[in-house]
Amino acid sequence: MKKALITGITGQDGSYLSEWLLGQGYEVHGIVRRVAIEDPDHRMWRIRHLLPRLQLHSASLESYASLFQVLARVQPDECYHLAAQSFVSYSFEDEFSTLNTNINGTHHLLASLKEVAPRCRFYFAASSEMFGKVRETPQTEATPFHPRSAYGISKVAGFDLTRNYREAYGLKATSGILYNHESPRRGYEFVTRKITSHVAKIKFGLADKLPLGNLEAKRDWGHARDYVRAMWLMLQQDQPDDYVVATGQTWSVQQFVELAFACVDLDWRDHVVSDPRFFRPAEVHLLLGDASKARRQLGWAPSCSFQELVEEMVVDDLERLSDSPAGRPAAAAPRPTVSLVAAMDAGAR
Ligand code: G4F
Repeated sequence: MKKALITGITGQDGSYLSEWLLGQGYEVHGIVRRVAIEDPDHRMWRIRHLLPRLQLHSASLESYASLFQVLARVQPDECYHLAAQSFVSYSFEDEFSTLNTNINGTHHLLASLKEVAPRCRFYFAASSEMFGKVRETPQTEATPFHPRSAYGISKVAGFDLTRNYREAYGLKATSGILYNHESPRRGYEFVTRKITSHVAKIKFGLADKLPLGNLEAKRDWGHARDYVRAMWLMLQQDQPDDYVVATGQTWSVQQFVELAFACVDLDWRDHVVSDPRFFRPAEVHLLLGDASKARRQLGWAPSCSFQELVEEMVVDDLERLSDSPAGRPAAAAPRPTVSLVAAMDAGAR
């Protein structure tokens, strides 16, 4: 049975990837922070239905020693590095922690793999934010990077580290340059989930206004479930490489808003207000991905349309709210004690 290790397993992508890998017969391990173990109801809601089938390890991206120990113990066949400070807007507020966590975390993992599991296949979650002030549209694997945020810079560094461990040390290290991917499991701070959760609240009479920043910003939005499948396909290739994963279509924030409000027969103009707090000091330009290489070499294609994505998110938020007024899962998550491997405390936070 193949073993996979996922960093960021409690996040949107980690939860879908766990489901996919379990379905493929993998033994799935995840790295989680100690705070997640201490507060599973709040931090593990995306994977609570999977907890009895997962093996979780406490470690910190900031601690080389803790990652080293987990890798040495698990000896995974595949490692998916998804954990990061991934909210672009926050990276303007705290550049230092974004750069530290994201760059060092990737470096610590790669350096540990080289020592204790050099045959493990490695996936790095790179991002379309690396293209930033884009040099060409659509973007491909050959498009030069010009990041516009500390987050984007940290992803370029992670991408370069991954490539260098591949070239210098022969690691089977691959980067997926993923465009925005959303789902009902998206964090509330990201614009899509902010919109759909507000639409549900407004429909239920629990809110009236939706404050937003730049409505003209455009993104290439896909469904996270499709994108984790691409991650897995990348690691099934004999040769490590880099791939763009995108739908090849862009939509504006306003178009997302219009569709989301239309799902509940409301007029967005009655509710959306412009709020300067949600504009960014620097915006990326038109992000539009050309995923021809992934289609050709991996046989990957997105299965969910933009309209289906918006509708799925709105419907899920409506259901969530009708179950629980706070919009959070009502039932407590089972404690992840059964399969939890003892905390590796060497510096883990
Ligand atoms: O949903 P967002 O915060 O996602 P963003 O910045 O595109 O980043 C996401 O996708 C990247 C891949 O390209 C990932 F690497 C990254 O980790 C993350 O998953 O913002 C989308 C757009 C932006 O242009 C933003 O300015 O929506 C605009 N926006 C307008 N009003 C807003 C808001 N964004 C947020 N979060 N909140 C607003 O009120």
